[in-house]
Amino acid sequence: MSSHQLDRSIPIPLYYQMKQWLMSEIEKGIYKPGQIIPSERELSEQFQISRMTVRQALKELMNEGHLIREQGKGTFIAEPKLNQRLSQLTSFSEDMRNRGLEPDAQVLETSVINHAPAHVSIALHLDGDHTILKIKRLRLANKQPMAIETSFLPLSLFSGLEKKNFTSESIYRVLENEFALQLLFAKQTIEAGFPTKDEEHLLGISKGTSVMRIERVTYMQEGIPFEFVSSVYRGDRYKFEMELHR
Ligand code: 16G
Repeated sequence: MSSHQLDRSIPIPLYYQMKQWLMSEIEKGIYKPGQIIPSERELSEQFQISRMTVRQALKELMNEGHLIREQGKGTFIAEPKLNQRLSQLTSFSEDMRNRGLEPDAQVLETSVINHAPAHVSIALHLDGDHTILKIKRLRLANKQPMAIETSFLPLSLFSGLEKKNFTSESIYRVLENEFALQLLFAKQTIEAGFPTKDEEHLLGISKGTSVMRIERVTYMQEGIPFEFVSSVYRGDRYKFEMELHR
């Protein structure tokens, strides 16, 4: 730990200065992922500030995903967030493998439904009655929960898809290899939000951690929409990168 003094003569709150100091220690690599940081008591002595002030700085760093607290063990530096570029149409499995992580899924629900919710039918350009496959999965990377994805796929396009097991199979891979699907493009929206109790539990995140809600409609050859997916991504493990041109 490098020595550092907080500046009491400037109008920047002490907790915020301490937070900035810890962030810069992480960025400089002085603290590495998995490493334990000093206790609240040690930090309050080092900086001559109250434990309440230390707690506020650590709480914000935890909510932002830079620190992880393990009950009875201490507070540790978190793994850096996964930076996902939004310019390419990729699957979860591809994204994880490209990072050297093993993708996996826990199937939470597979059902064949005759009446899709209105927003799904509209997104998939379906009128009248259509049989839709709904698959809800908890997506994991190296066994760690990352996102919850609920996909809707019309069975009129992919007859028999309901018999597949998507625990270790990639949906995109099966559609490309077994249904000659060509992925064309996708339209996606991203919103910040708070998790429900269920989502908090499934994702293994602590109260107050934000999530990103993503909706994607993906199109195949001839511009036909073939999937509507609604996902909840961990805000503490993900950041999205876009390239903007002018
Ligand atoms: C991605 C897609 C999702 C797609 C899934 C297929 C986002 C926000 N979502 O997670 O729409 O269904 O990949 O993954 O990127 P799979 O081929 O590994 O099953």
